[in-house]
Order: sequence, then structure tokens, then C-alpha cells
Amino acid sequence: MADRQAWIGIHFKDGSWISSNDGRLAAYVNWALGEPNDGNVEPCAITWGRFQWRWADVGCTHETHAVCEIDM
Ligand SMILES: [Ca+2]
Repeated sequence: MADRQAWIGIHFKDGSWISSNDGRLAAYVNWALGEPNDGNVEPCAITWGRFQWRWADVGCTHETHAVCEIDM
């Protein structure tokens, strides 16, 4: 499992980056320089410490951590 990375819950569909939770367009993006570089081949997104926690698109079978939101 890749360290200093986490899934951020958006994916590429029909030419747009959308929330994996509700299917809406991503309201905010923070891509690293040069990313996303191919949403058709790399249709899932991570935040990555290597890029100062900016985002990168990667293949969806990439194993890494997940960020979750819970009601407290
Ligand atoms: Ca990429």
C-alpha cells in the first residue's frame, strides 16, 4: 500500500471529474502540476504527499489509504 497518499473520492466519467459519493461535478480541484494527465487511463484521484498533497489521477486498482467523513 502506497504511503503518503489517499483516495479523495472523485473519479473521471464522461469527460468530467465527479464525486464518487453523489455523482456531482467536483466542486473544488487541487491538481498537481501536470495532473490529471489521462483520466481515461487513470480515472481515479488521490492526494499525494510527493506533490505537497495536491492531486493526481491514477488507476483505480492502485492500493492506498482512504479519507472518510463521519458524523460526530
Ligand atoms: Ca496521473
